[in-house]
Amino acid sequence: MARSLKVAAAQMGPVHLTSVRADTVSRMMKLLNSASALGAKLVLFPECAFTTFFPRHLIYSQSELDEYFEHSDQLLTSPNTKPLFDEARKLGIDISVGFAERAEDGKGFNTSVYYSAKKGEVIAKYRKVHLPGTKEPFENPNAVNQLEKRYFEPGNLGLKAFRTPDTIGDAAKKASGVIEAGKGDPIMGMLICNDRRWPEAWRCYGLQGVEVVLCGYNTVGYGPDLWGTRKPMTPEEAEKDAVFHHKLVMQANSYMNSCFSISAAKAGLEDGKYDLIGGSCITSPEGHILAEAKGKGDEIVLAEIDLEDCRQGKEKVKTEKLGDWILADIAIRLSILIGIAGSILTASSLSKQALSSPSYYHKRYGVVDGVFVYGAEVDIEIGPSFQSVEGQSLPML
Ligand code: CDT
Repeated sequence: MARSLKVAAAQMGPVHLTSVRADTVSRMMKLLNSASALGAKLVLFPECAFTTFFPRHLIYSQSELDEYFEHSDQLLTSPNTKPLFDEARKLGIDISVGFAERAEDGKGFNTSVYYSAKKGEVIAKYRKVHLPGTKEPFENPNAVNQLEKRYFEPGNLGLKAFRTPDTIGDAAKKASGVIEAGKGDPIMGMLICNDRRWPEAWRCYGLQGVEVVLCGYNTVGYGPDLWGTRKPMTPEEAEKDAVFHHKLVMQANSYMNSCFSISAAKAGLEDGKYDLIGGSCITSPEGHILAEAKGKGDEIVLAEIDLEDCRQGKEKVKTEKLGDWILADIAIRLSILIGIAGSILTASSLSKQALSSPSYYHKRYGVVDGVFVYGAEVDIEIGPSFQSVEGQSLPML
C-alpha cells in the first residue's frame, strides 16, 4: 500500500536586519499558498526563519536582542507569528519552522516546531544540539561571525521522532486495533542546520524508524575564519564546496537511515554582506535528490514521496540485529586493546576513553526494551548529541 504525500521546502531569500517582520511573514504566507496550490501537505521553513540570522551580529542591548526571540507557547497568538500558523490551518498544511526561542527561565534556544494543521497545535519541538561558532566575535573585523554559543544554550530536548497525524489518508491507527507494520502515520524528526553534519544526530532518528527528516538552515558560503581553511579558496569555490557538503550530508544520511529528507535554506546576500547558500532539496531513502532549488530567492521545492520506499532499506539492507552489534562491539574493543598495547591504562579507563572518542561512537549503541537506541550505555558527558535520548524509542508501527 502506498503511503504518499506531497512535501515541500519553502526556501527563503535573505531577511535583513532592516526587514519588517510583517513583510517577512507575508512572504512566508505567499510561499505557503504556492505550496498549497501544488498540493503540498507539509511545508518546511528555514532555521530562524522570521528574522535575519542575528547571531552574525554582536548585540549588547537586551531589548534589541529580545526582538529576535519568541516564546514557544505564544507562537499561535503572537502577532509576529500567528498569521503564518493561521494560514497553515486554513490551508490544511502542516508546517515546520525554525525560530529563536526564549524559554520561561530566560534561556535562549535555536528551535524548530512542527505544527499539525489538523490538530491546530504544535505537536513537536526540537532545540538545536550542535551550536556552531563562538561566544565572542573574531578579532578580524571582516570575519563572518556565528555567535550562536553566545545567544543560545545547547538543545536539551533530545532527538525525539514523532508521528504526524492525518498527513496521509489511510494510515493504520493503533486505536482501531488494526496494527500493520509500516502502515501508521509518518514518523518524522527535526534537525537544525549544523546538526545535519553529525551522523549520530541522524542515527538517533534512524533508530527510531524515522521516515522523514526535516532540516532548516542558514549556511554561509564563504567564512574562512568560521570554517577554517584546508587550502585557500575564492568565495565562489568556497560556496560551491559548501553546497556540495550540504547535499552530501543530506543524501548520504538519507541513504544510511533509509529515510526521506527535506532541507530548507535561508539563502542569498543577507544584511548586504553574508552570502548564504541555497541548495534546498528533498532526498529519497536511496540518497537521490528528488527536487532542488533553482536559485537563491523565495522558492518552493516540491516532491511527492511514498513512505513505503523507506521500508526496503530499513528491513532488508540495514537491519540491525543484536548479534551484529555484539560482534561489532567485540571488534571495537579488540582494536582498542591492540592499538594501545603496552600502555599502562587499565581496561576500565580504556573503555571510558573509547566512549569519549568520536571514532568509537559505535559503542554508544545499546538496547532499551528490545529497541536499539543511542546512548543506552553512556551518559550525557560524552557529547551533546546524546543528551536525553536514553530510552527514547519509537518502534515502527
Ligand atoms: N546555522 C548553522 O548552523 N550554520 C553552520 C555553519 C557552520 S560554521 C562552522 C552550518 O553547519 O551550516
